[in-house]
Amino acid sequence: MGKKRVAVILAGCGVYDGSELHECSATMVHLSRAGAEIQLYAPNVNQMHVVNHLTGQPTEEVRNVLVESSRIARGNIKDLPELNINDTDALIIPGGFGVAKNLSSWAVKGKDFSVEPSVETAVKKFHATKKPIGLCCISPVLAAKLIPGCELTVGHDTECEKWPYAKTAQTMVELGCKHVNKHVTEIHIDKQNKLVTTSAFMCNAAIHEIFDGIGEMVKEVLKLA
Ligand SMILES: *[C@@H]1O[C@H](CO)[C@@H](O)[C@H](O)[C@H]1NC(C)=O
Ligand SMILES: CC(=O)N[C@H]1CO[C@H](CO)[C@@H](O)[C@@H]1O
Repeated sequence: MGKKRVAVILAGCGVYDGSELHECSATMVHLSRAGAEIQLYAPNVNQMHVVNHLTGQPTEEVRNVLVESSRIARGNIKDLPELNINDTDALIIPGGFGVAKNLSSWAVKGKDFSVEPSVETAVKKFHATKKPIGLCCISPVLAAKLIPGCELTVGHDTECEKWPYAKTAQTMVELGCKHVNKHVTEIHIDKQNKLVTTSAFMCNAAIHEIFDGIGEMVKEVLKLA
């Protein structure tokens, strides 16, 4: 068996307006260690807004998702429509508010949200060709929309200090999905849809636990590929 070729879709650079950096890095480290070939992608669209991560306040700047994502990619990234399903074995989308703000309109519209067209096309192609999809943190909302009735986890469904975004799980159920409670170092596998999810920073957890949960997700995605 040759190297597994994995596409990773980014949503910008920074937790509050883009991709969560540590989740991206964890994904890439685990893929690299497992010997996978990584190709990063992002849509060439403007960000919904730019957040000053020191103050948490939006600024007046305009930034582009592909350009910002190229920081994480060390320049090696492609515009998402260039993704060719025929030479890719699996898809992973790390979390961060960019997924809810620019890969989809979840942050603004809640359960009536839509998904950015090139992201929708990509996710649907992997699903249709029975290739595995790994999602973490908030990115399982994309599956909730695009793979009706799927099973997934965003962590726990009851809000507390450890799970500040637990309401997301309830919305998944309203969208017709089966939500499964999992700890941050665990994953949920929807075998039928080849969908692997883990909560990552949906949990108020130590960074090494996020890293380990993503490691489990990557391992399972590669096993299914
Ligand atoms: C992928 O392969 C299918 C089936 O062989 C073919 O119909 C399709 O055109 C290919 N797509 C691309 C982008 O090469
Ligand atoms: C999918 C989605 O809602 N994308 C938005 C990202 O931000 C730009 C700029 O504000 C919007 O035009 C897009 O609709």
